[in-house]
Amino acid sequence: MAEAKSALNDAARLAAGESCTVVVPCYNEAARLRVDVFERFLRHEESSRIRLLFVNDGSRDATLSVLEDLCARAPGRASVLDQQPNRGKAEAVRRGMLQAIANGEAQVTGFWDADLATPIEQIDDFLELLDTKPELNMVFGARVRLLGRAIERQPLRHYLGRCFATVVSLLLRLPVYDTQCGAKLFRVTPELEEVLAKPFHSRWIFDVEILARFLENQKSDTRRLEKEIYEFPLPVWTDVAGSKVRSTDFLRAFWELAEIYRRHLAR
Ligand SMILES: Nc1nc2c(ncn2[C@@H]2O[C@H](COP(=O)(O)OP(=O)(O)O)[C@@H](O)[C@H]2O)c(=O)[nH]1
Ligand SMILES: [Mg+2]
Repeated sequence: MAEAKSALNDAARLAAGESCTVVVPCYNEAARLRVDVFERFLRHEESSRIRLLFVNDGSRDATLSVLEDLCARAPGRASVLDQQPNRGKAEAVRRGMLQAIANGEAQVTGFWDADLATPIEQIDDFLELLDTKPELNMVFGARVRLLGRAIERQPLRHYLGRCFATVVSLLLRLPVYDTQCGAKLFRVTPELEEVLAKPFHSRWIFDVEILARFLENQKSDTRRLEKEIYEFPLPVWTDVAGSKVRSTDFLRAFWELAEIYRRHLAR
């Protein structure tokens, strides 16, 4: 009886699509946050299975009150986790995703940069892929600069980013195109919980650390991991002004990459 009921629940859930909690890490975003865009998205009926969990990462401006106001206007659809003091994007995302999993309501979680460089409506497209392709466990935004798409990246960051991504794909032996896009969804699985269990060592390239942890758990079976990931070529991506990433962070990223390799992949 219980089994039949749970099968019915599963069927109903599949028909409605997976529900999803997306973490939005926010550090000193009071001036940059496009509250009107978030509000419009949260009021939209089509995205009603999506909830947003804003993580205030020890901001020193009015981010927390801006977020609380926004969430009060979208009850049941958005909430705030206040993390004090500032611990960096990696930890904000990790804690947010763990909370989303612990709440037990979402079958999918992930993260989305607060500046909406990737338009928020894309969450629907990512989710649709997870709905229709059960073999997938992850959908990542990919900034592929092709004619007919609006991928607006500063030239220096574009070329540095391409070099970095190439080195990453060689090290991981995984033909991933863009590890650093701040728009990623993950199906909630025991493996994901294991990957998120401990704080990341890297501050900026935790996305690579996530892949390395999955690979380590799967005994470096890159073929298996490859089948679980879909890189979604974004139609639009905008380099939003106000990034807090400095050029020294780029050097630091290579050092962090060497450390990830040593910890998870070297053998
Ligand atoms: N820079 C920075 N961003 C953080 C931190 N914690 C959370 N974030 C969030 O991480 C996301 C990416 O930040 P951003 O400065 O736009 O970086 P970029 O897009 O990679 O240049 C935004 O949603 C930030 O609010 C932090 O400690 N520092
Ligand atoms: Mg940004």
